Amino acid sequence: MEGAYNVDYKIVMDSAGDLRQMQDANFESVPLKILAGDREFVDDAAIDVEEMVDYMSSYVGKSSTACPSAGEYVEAFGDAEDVYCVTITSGLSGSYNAAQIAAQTYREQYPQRRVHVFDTLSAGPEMTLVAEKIKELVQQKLPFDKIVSMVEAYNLKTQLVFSLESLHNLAQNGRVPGAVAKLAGILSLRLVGKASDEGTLQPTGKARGDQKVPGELLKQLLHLGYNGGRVRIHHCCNLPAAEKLKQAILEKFPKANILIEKAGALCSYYAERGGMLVGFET
Ligand code: X90
Repeated sequence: MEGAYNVDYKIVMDSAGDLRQMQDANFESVPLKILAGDREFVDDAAIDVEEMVDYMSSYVGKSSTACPSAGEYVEAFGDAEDVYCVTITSGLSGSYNAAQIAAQTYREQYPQRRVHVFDTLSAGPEMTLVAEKIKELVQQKLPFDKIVSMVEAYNLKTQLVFSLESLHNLAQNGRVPGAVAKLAGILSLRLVGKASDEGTLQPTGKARGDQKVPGELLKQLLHLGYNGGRVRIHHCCNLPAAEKLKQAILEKFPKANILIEKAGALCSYYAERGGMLVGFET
């Protein structure tokens, strides 16, 4: 195959990155799973996210999630010479750890191949930005090590903010301090927050009522140094809020590259109906 880039590479990202496929790139998404009683939702291209969200809102039992196994990662690496693997934050998931074990196995099996695992310390749209950057640099035919260091540097300059209508699923899985969840619930506030430097959930503000959310998110973006770079907005059944945020950003930065996508199943399970995740360059 003739191409403008090295065809012996592969970008592998877990499904918390919300990408099913990537145009003109050798890409594979490795699904996480959502477990609720006897139902198992696999976060792949076949899943109906809205159906899952509906199911979860009427499901009363305990539910949980599971990250890919090391074996599933090795399988996804396939037979690529250069593997760029992108995972959800190690601060909230075992996905990075599993991918690291897979990378070790891969290198032992094929000593001449190269694998790097990026711990994005984030989720959803910030992961998407990282994957897009890898693709861009691979297409420039830069060497593996150079791409790795440039992408690590890039990831330090990207950020994630989010708004959550409910912290129920985060709290029941121990991914957020119980006190924070309780407070947001009692006051029926939309919690606005960001990914901390350690890759955990850090509340930064609140919005009383849906109408206030886009404004509060824009405030956070600017506060964190947004200045017209790329923005990726992923929403859980809330296109109107995503559009409103996009318009608000465009008013300040008319040339900004902003894309809106539906969140996948894993992010939708945790962000819950109405939630929004915003990844951006600073
Ligand atoms: O390994 C697993 O089972 C997956 C656990 C993932 C837990 C958190 C997912 C968060 C998804 C919700 C808000 C964003 C917070 C991100 C902070 C870094 C999105």
